[in-house]
Amino acid sequence: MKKIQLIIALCASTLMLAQDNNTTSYTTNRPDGHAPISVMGDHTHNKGEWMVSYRFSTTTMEDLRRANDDVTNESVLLPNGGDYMVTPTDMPMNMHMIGAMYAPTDRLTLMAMGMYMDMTMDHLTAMGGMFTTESSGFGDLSVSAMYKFIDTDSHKWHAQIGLSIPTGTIDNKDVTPASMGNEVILPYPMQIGSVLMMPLLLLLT
Ligand SMILES: [Cu+2]
Repeated sequence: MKKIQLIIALCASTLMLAQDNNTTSYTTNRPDGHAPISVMGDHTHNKGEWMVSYRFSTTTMEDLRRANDDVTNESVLLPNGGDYMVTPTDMPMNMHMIGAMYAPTDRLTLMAMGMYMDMTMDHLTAMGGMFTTESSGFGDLSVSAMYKFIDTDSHKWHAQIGLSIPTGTIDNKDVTPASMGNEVILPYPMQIGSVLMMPLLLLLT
């Protein structure tokens, strides 16, 4: 599937309770002191600083590929010599992310991030019908700590360690043509959370 992603970077409403007026070094108080909006854990904070962020991103997946070739949706269906009774045609997804950061010391920054997602998947059936399934809910919660090793005007090194906690919804249901009007558990791509507790480890320079 081809993935089209648009990240609307209006967000990042930044709440700084501590101010640093030194504009000659790269601090998070400068617009260019941040990595692109979708890069998480790119910066640390100074002691006592809080930051709250909201990020919205929308992604649409569409079209099919088999090996290196683009193929049509119809060609993968049984009546046309394909293998499937149903094929997805497109899948728009919206993601809202809320993040909070706090630095109890100059070297240590704590971060928590949660998200809410809604997505739909449009389908084409072997009989030529179309249907749509929808799901929405909260995703997994991530908590992490960043430790700053080096912070000079020209060099910054910090490491991030954390956990992704499987708090997201994994039982989203909807009606499909095969479910005879009942709501059934949707397949994996339409679920939002995971079942795994995942470690996060990152070293940034
Ligand atoms: Cu921050």
